[in-house]
Amino acid sequence: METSLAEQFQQKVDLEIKIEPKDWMPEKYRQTLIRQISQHAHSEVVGMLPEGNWISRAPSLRRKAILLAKIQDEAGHGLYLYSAAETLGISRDEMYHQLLSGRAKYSSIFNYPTLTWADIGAIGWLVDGAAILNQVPLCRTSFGPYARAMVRVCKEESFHQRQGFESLWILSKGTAAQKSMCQDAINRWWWPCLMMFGPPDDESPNTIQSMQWKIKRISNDALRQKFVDMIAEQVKILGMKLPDPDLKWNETEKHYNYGKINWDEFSQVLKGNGPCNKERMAARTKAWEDGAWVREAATVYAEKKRNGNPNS
Ligand code: FAQ
Repeated sequence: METSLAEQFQQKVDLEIKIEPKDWMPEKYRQTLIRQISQHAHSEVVGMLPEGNWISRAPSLRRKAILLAKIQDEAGHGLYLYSAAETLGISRDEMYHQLLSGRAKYSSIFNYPTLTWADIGAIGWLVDGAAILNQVPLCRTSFGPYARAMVRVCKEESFHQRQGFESLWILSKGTAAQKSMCQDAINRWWWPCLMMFGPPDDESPNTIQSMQWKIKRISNDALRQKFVDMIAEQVKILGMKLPDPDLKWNETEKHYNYGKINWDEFSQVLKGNGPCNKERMAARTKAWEDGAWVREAATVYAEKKRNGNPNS
């Protein structure tokens, strides 16, 4: 019985028919999706912190308005994603607890600091650029609610990337100090951005199964290569350099070759030893504790409303 359900499930996936929350699915498929979608949601929310650091110091009202809008978008992405994960039978409370207890991950990239204004441009251009490349294929992921959430997220990410590039473009045409700030931000964000795509394919425990289930549509290394090819061209428009002496166009492969990624650094960041891991988790824990009275009040209000007396 189970085998035939599993076969029917895989046939649907192979035919590109979306799997919906009430459809039968293998337990491991459900768990893999909960893991990936909730980690994606946590990344969006934790990802607001490095940028939030610059709201009060944006160099103009225009930049401040753009930054505020972008950060609000990230909160919205977190909400769509938590909602998509909830359709798999996990509560939002449980997901938060997994994050706060360290059982669920969030993207390694958000454990790096935003030291100068140029970092905000670099996040938009490079971090959102990497996020879009990863997320456009996820619009075709096999689980319906995740795929539909991604369509809207990608539209917003595309604005995020452009504003980041435009902000760096202005700096790159500015004074010597502005140019050097721009180059410094690119130098610091480049390698961590390459790590965002996850471990190399031959060390990625989840890729084979996730690709068979069409949760993932393109492998970690293939997406990383697309990113390198895209950014290696865009950086020329800025008149800046990527911090990789081995970056070189390979005419035979029609791709850029790039240097060795420091996977020890990635593993340290995942273990909680990145430059800002402790700060990020402290901020999320504080937000959870500070919000206790709101959750409590909302629960009591909902209870009263159910009993027909919202004002007492
Ligand atoms: N950081 O076997 P794989 C954004 C973990 S959103 C931390 O290859 P998988 C928007 C992985 O979870 C950025 N952990 O895993 C924004 C697994 O551990 P686990 C987030 C990582 O799932 C912009 C283990 O390593 N985007 O930036 C990372 O098949 C600006 C083995 O890896 C998404 O989450 C990492 N970088 O592939 C917001 C996209 N990479 O869970 C604010 C959806 C790997 O078994 C400002 N997610 N790990 O304990 C995905 O596409 C996939 O989950 C991958 C990893 C590709 C991230």
